[in-house]
Amino acid sequence: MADSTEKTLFQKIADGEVPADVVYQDDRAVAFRDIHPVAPTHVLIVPRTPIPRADAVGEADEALVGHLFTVARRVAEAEGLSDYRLVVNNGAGAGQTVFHLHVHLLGGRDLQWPPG
Ligand code: IU
Repeated sequence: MADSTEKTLFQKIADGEVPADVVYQDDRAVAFRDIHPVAPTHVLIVPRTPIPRADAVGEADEALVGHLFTVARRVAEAEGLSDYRLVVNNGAGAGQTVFHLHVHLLGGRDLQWPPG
């Protein structure tokens, strides 16, 4: 049975314990392709440190969370995208299924608003 000390899937990916299609990584973040893409480009950007969700981000995490946007821009540029969407689902009711903070980078097709 899971407990609070068990690594999430994304922590295992960040730690190199579970394989993923990694498109970018550095000392603070990892970006990999979503296994069930909903757009031609669908990349998840995660911090290496285990922040469970957006509302758990503290003041000490501000630089790290800002870095996730820098990584998103780098990945978008590498994918040839000028227009794209960044999404963070916070909590199960908002669609969060993996409780390790992640930014979805979606692009490569027209994106509708509101997303539903
Ligand atoms: P969410 O915001 O927590 O719903 O996003 C989780 C994403 O993780 C979702 O888009 C899944 O398709 C994706 N994912 C994955 O890429 N690889 C996996 O093994 C699992 C989920 I489980």
